[in-house]
Formats: sequence, structure tokens, C-alpha cells
Amino acid sequence: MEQGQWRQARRLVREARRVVALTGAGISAESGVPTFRDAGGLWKSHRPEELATPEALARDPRTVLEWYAWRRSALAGCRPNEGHRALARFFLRRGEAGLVTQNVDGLHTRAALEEAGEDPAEAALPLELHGAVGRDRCESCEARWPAEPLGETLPRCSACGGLRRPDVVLFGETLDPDLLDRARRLAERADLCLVVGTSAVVYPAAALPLATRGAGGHIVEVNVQRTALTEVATLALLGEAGTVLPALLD
Ligand code: BV8
Ligand code: ZN
Repeated sequence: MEQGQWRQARRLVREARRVVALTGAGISAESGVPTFRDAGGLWKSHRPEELATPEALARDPRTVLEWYAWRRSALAGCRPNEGHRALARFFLRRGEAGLVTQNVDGLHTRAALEEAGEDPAEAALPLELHGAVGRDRCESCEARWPAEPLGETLPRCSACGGLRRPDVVLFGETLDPDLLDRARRLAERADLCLVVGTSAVVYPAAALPLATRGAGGHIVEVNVQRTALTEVATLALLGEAGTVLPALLD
């Protein structure tokens, strides 16, 4: 990475009054979590965008629930990597929340709890815009539970008999308005938005860095390749999140 760029990036981080970070599947790639657009992103010949929809859940709930059960089992062996940890340490040091993720793998939350140890972890806990596969919710009454292994019969809500489904936002479903509002306010009030490991094509998440820029703030992107956001970024740091983030933030 070009020295001048690197020095400018470290200065932007050092001088920033308020920082927001938006992460995507790329930050979990080094933990062994497949990204969406990875060549192998298919499951049983289904494209994620096909399975992660309310239409697919209504049409064939077993296949969709089996996909999420498979993703949960694949996650079981994964641990937060140095990228997750560096972000957790960064927000714990600043004592001010600012981490927003599109990931449903729960690795940012684990990194926050592990890095905080006995101390409060709030500042490093992410706003999980698209939910978490580790949680289930009732399709009808919104009751929530820790996710359970999928049995022979479709899981039902003990309160209303509704379908128990993963507590994630499917394509075509709206995000939790309170969470989205908090993320938008963080982005609008930040003078630096760190964008890590996302192709920045899924909305409304992809609009958050533009809100920071629109308010006169800077975008610093960390990715192994160019994305839809690179041309509007102040700086694009090409490299793996697990290597770049500790060097940039610690
Ligand atoms: C909604 C949960 C109201 C489920 C997910 C405006 C314009 C166009 C379309 C729309 C629009 N507004 C709404 C839409 C429709 C849609 C959308 O954005 N479609 C896209 C595909 C065009 N949005 C919605 O449906 C949203 N709902 O808007 O409701 C509405 C409804 C209908 C119509 C209008 C309004 C809901 C979106 C949320 C869907 N749920 N996940 C699940 O996980 O199963 S999205 C899911 O996909 C992820 O959460 C994430 O958001 C996205 C994947 O993107 P990335 O995380 O960026 O991953 P990707 O693989 O693409 O890229 C990885 C990157 O990492 C790459 O750049 C790679 O180079 C990099 N990388 C790899 N390794 C590393 C690395 N970088 C650094 N280090 C490494 N080691
Ligand atoms: Zn219910």
C-alpha cells in the first residue's frame, strides 16, 4: 500500500471526532464464513438471493429453514478474526458505539464480548441491520428465541402456533425501523465512515456511507478489490480486513 495513502488513512482515523463503521461478508471471510458473492456462494444449486426471500419461505419453508440450519452449522466452527477484534478494541477505546453490520453471523458480537472481558461491551456491540441466524422469531407474533436445531416437523411458536423462522431480514422485507434510524443517525453525524468487506450493492445499508459523505465526512474503504463505493471513497485501502484493520486502528 502506498505510504502516503497509509499515513493519510491513519491521520483521518486519529483526527476523526465521530466514527461509524459498516461491514459486510468480507470481514468474516478470514473466519471461514463464505461471502455471498463467493464463486461457491450457491447452496444446493440455489442462489442466496433466491432462498433469502419471503416468497421462498412461503413456497418451501423446509428448504429455506434447512439452508439457515446449514449456515448455522457452518458458523459453529468459526471464530472472530483480527479484523473483528481490531474494530471491537477501537470502539471500546473510543467508548462510543459506531459499528453497523450487514452480517448475520454474530462474529462482531462475540469479538466485542471477548475483547471487553469484564468491562462493559456496549460500545463495541454492532447494530445488526439484517438480523442474526443465531436467533429465531415467530412469523406472526414476533416472539424471539435462541435458534434451535431443525427437527422433523417445522418449528412452531408455543404462544400462537406461527412459524418459527430465522430472525434475519429477507430480500424484499423491510429492516427494523428503529435499528435503521439509529444507523442512519450514526452515519449522518460521523466525520469518518470505515467501509469494510462489502460490495455495497444491498440497500438501504449501502446508502449509509453516502450519508456520511453527504454530511461532509470521509469514506475510507477496506477491501481486497474495488467496489461500487470505491470511486466515492476518500481512500480505498486494498488488502484483507484481518491485516489492514489492526494496522489502521491499533
Ligand atoms: C428493503 C440477511 C423495503 C439474510 C440480507 C434500492 C435500489 C436497488 C434495490 C433495492 C433498493 N432498495 C431495496 C432494494 C431491494 C434489495 C436490494 O438492495 N437488492 C440488491 C441485491 C440490489 N433490498 C432489500 O430487499 C432490503 N429490504 O429494502 O425493504 C423495500 C422492499 C422492496 C423494494 C423496495 C424497498 C433488505 C436487504 C437485506 C437482505 N438480507 N441478509 C441472509 O443473510 O440470508 S442481505 C445479504 O447480502 C448480506 O446481509 C449483505 O447485505 C449482502 C451481501 O453483501 P456483502 O456483505 O457486501 O457480501 P458480498 O459477498 O457481496 O461482498 C463481499 C465483499 O468483501 C466483496 O467486495 C469482496 O471483495 C470483499 N472481501 C472478501 N474477502 C475480504 C474482503 N474484504 C476485505 N477482507 C477480506 N478478507
Ligand atoms: Zn407467535
